Amino acid sequence: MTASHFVPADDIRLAFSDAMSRMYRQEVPLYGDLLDIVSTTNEQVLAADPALRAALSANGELDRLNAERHGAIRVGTAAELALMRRLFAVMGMVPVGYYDLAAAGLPVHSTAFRPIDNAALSRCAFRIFCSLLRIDLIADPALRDRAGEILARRRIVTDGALMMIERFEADGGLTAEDAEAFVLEALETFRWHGEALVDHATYRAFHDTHRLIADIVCFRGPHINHLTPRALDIDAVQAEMVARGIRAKPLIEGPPRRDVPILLRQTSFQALEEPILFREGDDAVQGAHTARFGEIEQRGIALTPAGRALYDEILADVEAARADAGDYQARLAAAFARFPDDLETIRRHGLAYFTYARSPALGEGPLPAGSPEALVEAGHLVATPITYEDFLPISAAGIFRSNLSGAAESELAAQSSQAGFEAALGASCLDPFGLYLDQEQDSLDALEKPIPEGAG
Ligand code: OOG
Ligand code: NI
Repeated sequence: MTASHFVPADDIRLAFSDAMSRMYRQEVPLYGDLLDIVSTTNEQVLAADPALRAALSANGELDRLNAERHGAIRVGTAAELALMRRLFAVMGMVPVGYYDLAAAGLPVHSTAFRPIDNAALSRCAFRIFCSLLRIDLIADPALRDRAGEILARRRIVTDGALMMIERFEADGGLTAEDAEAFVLEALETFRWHGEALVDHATYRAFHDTHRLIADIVCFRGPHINHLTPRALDIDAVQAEMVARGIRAKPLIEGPPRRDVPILLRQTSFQALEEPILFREGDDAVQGAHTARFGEIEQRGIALTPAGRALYDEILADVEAARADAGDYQARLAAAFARFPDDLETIRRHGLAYFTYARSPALGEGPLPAGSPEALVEAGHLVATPITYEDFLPISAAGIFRSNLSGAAESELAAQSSQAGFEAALGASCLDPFGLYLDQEQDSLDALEKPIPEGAG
C-alpha cells in the first residue's frame, strides 16, 4: 500500500465535522436555528463590507464560512483521553494547550485537539475542546469509587472505530473506503444516549456533587455537548438570539468589540433540559438531564505572552463586574481602553503575532537590511495578523458555567496538573505561543531565501 492511496487527514476531518454537524442538528433542532441566524448575519456583514468579502474569498474562507469551528466533549478516564488522542490523530488533530478549569471551580482540565498548519486550518478548522474529569476532586470516597467503577466498565469507541485507528497507526493512513467507515464509526462515540447507565438515585448523587460529574459519569460515552460556528458579528447574532426568544448566555465571553479583534469572543444559548430514562432494575424511570447547547465564536489576532499578560490583567480588573451582565460590557469596553486598538501600535509594542511578506512595492529587488519593524515602516514588508486558533480558560469556564445553571460555584482547591494531564493523554500538549511564534519566524525565514526564478 502506498501513501498515495491514503485519504488526506484534512479530508477525513472535513467529512467528520460535516457528519457531526448533521447529527447535532438532528439531535438538537435549536442548534439548526442558531446556524440559520449565523449564516443570515454573516451574509449581512459581507453585503455591508465588500472588502471583508474579498479578503475572505482570497483566503479561500468563503466556502466554509458558516461551518463549525469547534465542538466539545468530556471524558472520564486517562484511558478514554488517550483513546481520543488516537482517534483525533486520524483526522490530523493534535493536542494543543492545557487549560486548568479547577481554578474556576470545575472538576476538569482540558486540551484542544486541532490541526496546526495553516493549509490544514483553512481547509477545515474543526477542533475539539476535550476535558478530562479530575476524579480526585470527588470528595466523597464512596462516590469517587463508584464513578471509577462505572467508567471502567464503559467502552466509548466501537470495535469498528478501534480497528480503523489501529489500521491508521500501522499503515500511516486510511484508504477511501476505510476513511468512510472510520467517520461513521467515530461518530457513534459522540452520539447522544437518552438512557443513562445508572439509576436515578446514583445520577442524583453525582449531580448534587457537581452537575458536570453526572454528565461525564452517567452516560454511555462523551456525547458532543456543543458545536460552534464562526460568526462575523457576534454581537449581532447575540442580539438576534435574544430577539427570537432563545435563552442566550447573558454576556459575551472574552474581549469587548474592538476595531482590531483580539483572541476570541464566545457566547452560547443555554443548555436544554432533555428527557432521560434511568434504569431501576428491570424497570426504567423518566427523568431529565441538561447538557447540550449551541455556541458561536468570533476570532481575532493571536497575542504574544506580553499581549496576553495585558489581556489577563485587564480582565482581572473587571472580574468583579461580571455579576451584572448589563453593566459588564460597558465596564469591559472601558477597561480595554488600555489595550491598543490599531494594528500598528499592537505590532510595535510586540503584543501580537504577525506574518511578514515582501511588499509588492519592492518588485524583484533585494530586501534591504533591517529589523522586520523597520522594514514594515519603510514599506518594504507587509505585516499580516495571525488569527488566534486556541481557547481561553476564563472564557471556557464562563461557557461551562452558563450551561451548568444552578451549579454551586465553589472553588476547587486543586493544583494545576499539566504533567498529570499529559501522562493521562500519553503525549504532551503543544504550546500555542510556540506555534504562533514558529509561524511568524517561518515567514521571516522565507524572506531570506532567494526568490525562485519565474516567481512573483
Ligand atoms: C467546554 C466549554 C469550553 C469553549 O469554547 O471555550 C468551550 C464544555 O462545555 O465541555 O467549549
Ligand atoms: Ni466551545
